[in-house]
Amino acid sequence: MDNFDKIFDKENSDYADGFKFDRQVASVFENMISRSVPGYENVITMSGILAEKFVKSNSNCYDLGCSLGATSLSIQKHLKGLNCRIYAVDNSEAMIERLQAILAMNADYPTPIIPILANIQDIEMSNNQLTAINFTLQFLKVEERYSLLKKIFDSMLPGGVLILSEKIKAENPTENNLLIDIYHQWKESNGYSKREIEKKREALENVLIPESIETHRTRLEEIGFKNFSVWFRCFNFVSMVAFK
Ligand code: GEK
Repeated sequence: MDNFDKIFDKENSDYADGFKFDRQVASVFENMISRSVPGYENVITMSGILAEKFVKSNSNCYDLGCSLGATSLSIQKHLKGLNCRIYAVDNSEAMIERLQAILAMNADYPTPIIPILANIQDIEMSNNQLTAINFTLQFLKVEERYSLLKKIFDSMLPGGVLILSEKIKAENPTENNLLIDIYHQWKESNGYSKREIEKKREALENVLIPESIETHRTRLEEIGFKNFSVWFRCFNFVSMVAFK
């Protein structure tokens, strides 16, 4: 049974200076993300389906900001005997330690998952057929996002696929407020109190910076990605694909 996320159910937040992916967060992460990201399970499952469709033999897949490796594990299940590798990268030591424990108990699949403790901006990538950045680009400084996406594009094989999942901001403020209101209603229905929702919102204020779908699309097309599509959306959360 997952540890139930009660991190913001306190008078004083441990994250008043900003949200961090520390040991406390890693210990409740599965519960936190499934109660905080609408459609999370769908995005994870479909990342595997996309891998099955687009990954070719002898290539690499990257899961950037892998946390506990949910995306990597989904991709792994769908790749059978292709001689591929999945690199799962995160800069949180607590997450990578838990991922290593999960992998040690994992069923034997032919495609290995290789956990890497690193900043996704610093790693070298090559022979890249698929990169998933599920709910992670949003944590980078806005001005650093282009160069990461360009590095991904440059490392990709022709036909390579990018899966980019993000919390987004609607360009119209009325629509944006509506989506946030519905989203908070959904969080309440998942057992978070109004105070927990508010404290988490404050902790994420300057840490998670959402952009509009148009901003994502324009930047990806400027880099050279083609056939951009929003394949999943629930309230202010989306998953996009684009191809080299
Ligand atoms: C999932 N994709 O389960 N370098 C490496 N890792 C980073 C960086 C960075 N610069 N910035 C943030 N992270 C996962 C969920 S969670 C999303 C992703 C969320 C890592 C951070 O440590 C955390 O584990 C992850 O990105 C974001 O599908 O919790 O909202």
